[in-house]
Amino acid sequence: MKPLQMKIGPEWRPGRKQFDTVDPYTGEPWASVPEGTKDDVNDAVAAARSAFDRGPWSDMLGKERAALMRRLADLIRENADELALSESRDNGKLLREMRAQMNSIPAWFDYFAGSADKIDGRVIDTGRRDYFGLTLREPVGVVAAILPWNSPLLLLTFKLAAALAAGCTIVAKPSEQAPVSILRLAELFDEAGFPAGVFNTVSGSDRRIGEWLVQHPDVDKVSFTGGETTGIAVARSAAEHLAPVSLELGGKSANIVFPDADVHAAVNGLIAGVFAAAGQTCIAGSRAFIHRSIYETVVDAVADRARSIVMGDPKDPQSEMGPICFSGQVAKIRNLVDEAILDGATVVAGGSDGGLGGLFYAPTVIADVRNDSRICREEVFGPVLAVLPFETEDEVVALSNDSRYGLAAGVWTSDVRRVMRMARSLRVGTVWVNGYRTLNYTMPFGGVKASGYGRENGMEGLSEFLRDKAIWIETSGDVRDPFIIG
Ligand code: TXE
Repeated sequence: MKPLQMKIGPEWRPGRKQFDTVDPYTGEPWASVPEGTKDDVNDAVAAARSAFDRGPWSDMLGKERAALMRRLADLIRENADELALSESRDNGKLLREMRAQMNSIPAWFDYFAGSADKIDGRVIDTGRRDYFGLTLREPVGVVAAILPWNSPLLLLTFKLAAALAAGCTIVAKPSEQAPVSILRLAELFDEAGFPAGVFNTVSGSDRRIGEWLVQHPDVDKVSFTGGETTGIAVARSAAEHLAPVSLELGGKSANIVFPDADVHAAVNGLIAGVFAAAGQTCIAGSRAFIHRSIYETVVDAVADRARSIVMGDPKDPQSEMGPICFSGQVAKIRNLVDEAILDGATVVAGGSDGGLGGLFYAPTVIADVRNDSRICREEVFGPVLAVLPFETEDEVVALSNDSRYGLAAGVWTSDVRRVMRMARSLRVGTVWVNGYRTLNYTMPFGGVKASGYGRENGMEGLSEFLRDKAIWIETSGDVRDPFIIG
């Protein structure tokens, strides 16, 4: 294993120590990753600060930043297979899913490159005869990007493409579980010709790396994707130096099937919602609300499909689900399912390792649960679907919204009026109608309530990395009373 290095300013830096990341399928260490220190964090922030304040990056025109971003997009395209393999080996997700993600990432950079030279302020009616007013939209500064393990590069790209277009500099902190692709991305930044300090990486198995980074007074903005508890800690630390934060946290999303839905499509949507990526996604549709009139039919169809899901080597194109990323996560899934069973739930499918052992957990469908039980309230982050019947639209809106979380929801119906009512009533950041688990760079993404705040993607995502400066220009030349506010 060739030891990986961190990128800190112009320097490639090994860790004072290295740690191994483990392939969840083989159980074998496969990459040697630097164990960063507080000094590494300080140096990375200093490099990002210096690149932001001085020198080629801060002097660049939007179109020049865009040209670098497009070059980076091309390099990611060229290296997509290798990056996908790194992610699959780090987190155990299907190689074909990771490959599809890698192939989609360049379009993010191309899209935001297109916005880099269109960051216009406004000319504003100041409400004053003697003042002309305008705004400048300026980059927020040094961004700390803190990432989870489930889709490292895609989730980083949600932040990075917009931050670069805005003119920010970045220190990325990959997850200890899946750091390789993000460390490797730094090499592509070099190859693309980005100035030193624009993109820096600090890795480590010590979770204090993230803490030190967020606490650093020279970090101007924190963009975090991860779990709720960590998100709260991050927001607290950032508040100590008043750095704005965006948080993309977990979810407990409802996938709602009305009796007038195309049942075949809905079943497929329920499967895609919670078993794709073995449920290790923030948008997992982990609570299925199914109208009582079609409840048996839909639950049977979902359970049948769940039982037929092929688990195996993530690199095998026939596999539909790989292992869970690490043992702690398997334990969390197992505990939540076991507790639900003790609570009286019925396991309709799965509920075990499926006979594969290791870090596998079979696609699981659980019935006879209450919406206020832990399995319906906590994010499992695994392939576990809780199914609940409902009778009326008002009832299902109330049940769906009765959650700490508010990331996303799916609605399956052919009634256009109902579509509009549901889209308004659901307290979430994204509503998919007759579809599920679709994202793109143009559409704002983020949650409400315990799913976090701030938006990624689209022009809303770009705004997270900009702030407006108001410019007042006196036009009359008169001298005014200095003791009265103007
Ligand atoms: O995430 P954490 P973990 C959920 C999911 C999962 C749970 C825990 O339910 O079971 O979170 O997963 C860094 N200051 N999601 O432990 O802890 C950490 O090193 C700053 C949902 O993997 O949130 C890592 O890089 N940073 C989610 C990152 O934060 C800190 C995706 C995320 O770690 C820190 C992943 C600190 N004090 C898990 N402590 C989603 N939204 O999709 C840790 N970190």
